[in-house]
Amino acid sequence: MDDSPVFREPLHVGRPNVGSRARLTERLDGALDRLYLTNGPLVREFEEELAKVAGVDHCVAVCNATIGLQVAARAAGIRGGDEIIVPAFTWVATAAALDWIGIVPVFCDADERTGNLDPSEVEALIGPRTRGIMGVHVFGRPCAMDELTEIADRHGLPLLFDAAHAIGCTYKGRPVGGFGTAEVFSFHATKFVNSFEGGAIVTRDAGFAERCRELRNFGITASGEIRSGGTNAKMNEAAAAMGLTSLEVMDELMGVNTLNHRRYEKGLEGLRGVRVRGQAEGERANHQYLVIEIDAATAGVHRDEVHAALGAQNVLSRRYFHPSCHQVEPYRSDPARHAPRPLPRAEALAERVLALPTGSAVGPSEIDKVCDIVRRCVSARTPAR
Ligand code: T4K
Repeated sequence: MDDSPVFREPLHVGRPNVGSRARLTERLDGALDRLYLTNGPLVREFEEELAKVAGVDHCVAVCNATIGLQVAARAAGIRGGDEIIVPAFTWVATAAALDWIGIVPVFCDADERTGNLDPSEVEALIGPRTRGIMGVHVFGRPCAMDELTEIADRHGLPLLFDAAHAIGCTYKGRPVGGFGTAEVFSFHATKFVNSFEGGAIVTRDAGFAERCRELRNFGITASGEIRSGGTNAKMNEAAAAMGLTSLEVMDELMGVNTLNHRRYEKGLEGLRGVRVRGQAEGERANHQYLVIEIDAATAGVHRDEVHAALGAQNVLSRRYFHPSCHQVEPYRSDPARHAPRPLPRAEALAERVLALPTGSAVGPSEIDKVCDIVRRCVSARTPAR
């Protein structure tokens, strides 16, 4: 009996999508010829292109989204000791970015359908020390922008979005990037658009953008004085070269990801207790994350067993996001401070989700094989009706 794995080589979640190597090399050559390696024209060009994608006037490119979130929080006037409401169901960077500069993340439960901040829970968490709200468009599905904007405006709070997953997506036909006080994209290698490492703050507010530019560059103003305590959050020219090259294939890649998403939906159709997480109806989605949910009670098998079964066949699925952010250190040691209300929906989601490979590195035959592994694992254990 042949017990070799279905895939000889590991099949990853998060394989980078690289655009034209020739265009990348040309851009890198240009930077080397100019001897401008940072603070150069490629970063400015990348910012202009990103502003168009986000439908805003201002974009400030940064070295990664984690630092971008810190710069945006500071530019919004949020200081050490202040509280900011964040979702519990997110990657640890959302909270860690803020915690690292002394801002206290207060975790909010998830809307089970979208995985995002539940607006009614946000309202209930606002207290005397709350100085901001930060939504996350989890897996590229936009937050309830209208409801959150209304709540933030009524309480006079800045509203920031961690849009690490959501470049190219829309909410009510408008591109993600133009909502709230500002939004922050990530261009980490595994993201829909990548610049090796990188990020960008996008906003419609000229003054806010100006503050971000200063804070990104040690607090130095356009006229050369140091006005505030800043940091070094600058993006370099090589990153911008990759970002521009990646942006050129964004629409093409969206097509690939959309086809992959449909193939997974079809491949797992009718499998009890398993569903492919959907995107917002009628909206444009980048489908960068292909996430299934496994309901152990119905499927008869826990997500972790499916994760292990895939691993045995060389499919390196990821348990994004497990555990829920409030259940990792340092937050879990201080629940009264960080999670003042129970968070059952975020915790339940974290037990069910599993990210599977998608992007340009996988095609229909790989997807069919992955679905087959999931089907076999679940069917072997599904309780009879
Ligand atoms: N907010 C949210 C909601 C986020 O999800 C993130 C990052 C951030 C903020 C912060 O953004 P940045 O500061 O990074 O700009 C990954 C990424 O490191 C992280 O960026 C991402 N979210 C998170 C969801 O996933 P890991 O630890 O799972 O990544 P890693 O390096 O193990 O890669 C995952 C898989 O991708 C591996 O199996 C191999 C494959 N891979 C990875 C890289 C880097 C490749 O094939 N090639 C590569 O170059 O965290």
